[in-house]
Amino acid sequence: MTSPRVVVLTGAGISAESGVPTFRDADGLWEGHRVEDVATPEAYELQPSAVHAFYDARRAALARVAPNPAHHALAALEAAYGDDLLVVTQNIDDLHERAGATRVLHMHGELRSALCRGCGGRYAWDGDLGDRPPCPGCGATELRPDVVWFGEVPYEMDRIFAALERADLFVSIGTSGAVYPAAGFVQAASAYGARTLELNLVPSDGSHFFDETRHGPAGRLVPAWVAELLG
Ligand code: BV8
Repeated sequence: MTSPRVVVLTGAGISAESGVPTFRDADGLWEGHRVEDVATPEAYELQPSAVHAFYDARRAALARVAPNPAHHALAALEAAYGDDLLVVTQNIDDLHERAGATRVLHMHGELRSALCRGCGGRYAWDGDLGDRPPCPGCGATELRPDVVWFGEVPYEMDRIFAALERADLFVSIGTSGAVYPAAGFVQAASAYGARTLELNLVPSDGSHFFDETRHGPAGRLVPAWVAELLG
């Protein structure tokens, strides 16, 4: 029996149990920062050092966290489903990959990538960017975090919508449903005829769009759901 075509969207909640702060929970990342102050191109133009410091700290913190059972369960599902599973993440951490996932679309970019505003090149990057290192490609000191800020166009939108169009099942894991276009994927999936499932600690802003919602920690809900699929 061929596996159903599954699209999974993950948000900060899937990494919470790994110790990565979420955005909108009480002790969240945005805590002490107004989103507009750090995650916009305007903020970067106005105060590049503050924005670099925000991302340099998060990039450095990756060394101190590890994937949790939810990341591992999705990697196991990918191993079983292959091309019939696509994981789209809003997260810029590398925890899906460190759990063994190989086909993850980072629609909001990645902490461990730098984008050169001089030549447009992208480079794997683990160090700081705040000290303005030269671009490996063109030498310009114009490297910025390779993340999608508010007002910027998310990556891989065509591939994401092509997958939503084919999907039999859309599962949203650990996201508040506060940010578009990701928050609208459930409505698109439903319109294309997919069943929809939300796995989140608490009801999200978009819970009412889902056929089924399960509430609890991803570290428990995701392995249980994957076990149901793999039988
Ligand atoms: C765009 C990267 C055009 C950087 C981020 C008015 C109406 C509608 C839209 C807009 C509007 N005004 C402006 C917009 C557009 C705007 C937007 O949506 N604004 C919002 C604030 C209204 N969007 C954009 O600008 C986007 N671009 O629209 O371009 C376009 C559109 C379509 C097609 C082409 C072009 C770009 C947005 C990207 C911004 N970048 N991050 C960085 O990381 O610093 S956003 C950031 O917040 C995250 O990346 C993530 O995507 C987003 C949402 O965060 P979540 O992942 O959901 O995390 P959150 O903390 O919010 O929630 C965590 C959830 O987990 C909670 O529900 C919690 O209960 C749960 N949880 C906690 N612990 C656990 C758990 N669940 C399970 N287990 C646990 N243990």
